[in-house]
Amino acid sequence: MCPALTQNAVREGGEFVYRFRADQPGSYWYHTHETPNRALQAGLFGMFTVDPVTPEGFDEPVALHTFGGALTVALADAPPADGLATRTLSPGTPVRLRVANTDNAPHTLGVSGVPYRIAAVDGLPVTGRILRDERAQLAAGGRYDLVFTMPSRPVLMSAGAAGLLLTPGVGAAPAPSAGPLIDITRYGSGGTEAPRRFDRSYTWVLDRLIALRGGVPRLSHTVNGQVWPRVAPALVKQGEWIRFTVVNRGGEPHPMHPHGHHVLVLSRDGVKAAPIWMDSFDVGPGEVWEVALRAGNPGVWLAHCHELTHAAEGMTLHLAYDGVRSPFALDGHNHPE
Ligand SMILES: [Cu+2]
Repeated sequence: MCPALTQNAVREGGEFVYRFRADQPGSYWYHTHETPNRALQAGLFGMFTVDPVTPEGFDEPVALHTFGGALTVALADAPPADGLATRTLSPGTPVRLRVANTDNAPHTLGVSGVPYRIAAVDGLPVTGRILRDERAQLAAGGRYDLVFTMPSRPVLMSAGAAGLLLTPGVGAAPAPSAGPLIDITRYGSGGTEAPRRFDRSYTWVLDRLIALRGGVPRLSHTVNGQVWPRVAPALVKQGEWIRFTVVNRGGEPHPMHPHGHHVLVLSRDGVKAAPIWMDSFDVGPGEVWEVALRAGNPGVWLAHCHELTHAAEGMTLHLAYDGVRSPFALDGHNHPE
């Protein structure tokens, strides 16, 4: 969709070496950004964990991904399983399931058979209460770390018809959780106070409008009435706090995802958030979210909807740090899906 913003596409037979300092412990994933909808759906993605916290236990990345119309559960050591993946664990084992939604639509996660906590959201720790049969919606692109201690009976982590069954080897599998949904923005604290003042404020109005794409007027997913690359970039300066007000005037959720940054969620529809850090936040139809971004990672960064057909239809812009230019030609070429 947008190569040549932060790197060129890796050509057929070519290679590109990524070097980064793994100084941010947590659950992450990576995927192609070249015709990402098609290529990612076909499986060009992976997960990685920086510093597992329960290496002596069952500390496992779990990718939720739809292949051929069926939601699958993929663990690190096994190909994706249709329906139910199963592992045997001894009672008392510390468990941390690092669940990533690698699809375009949100998934609703539940855990039955044991009380659990969401210990991290999008890689960063969160301090929240114990959940008993409650469920949480995970945005496209988002990650939740689900933690509990393995009991002496089976536990089921479920997402729709797919799931991961952890069993001590005896007992019947519990039914998938059908409990109430929590609001992740009010679940727990990310450990940072909301700033009192902001250096800049931007508003992104997300809509479905006719816009020119490739010179042709087409129904598009727009930001402030425009499509990539004509959406005005958000200009920021190192050290600033920036407030973004994100308004969804469309009929579908928009999981907004800034690259290179987490944002501190301040409010959802006027209701104060915990607040919590996220890097993929699902702005539902008609909703208004206020988020704060701390400009501490200079660069030229894409920010887009993680429903990748929306991103390809224009719902993409970039964050530009003052004085930083992309070394690549920003041609705005939009590779059609
Ligand atoms: Cu969208």
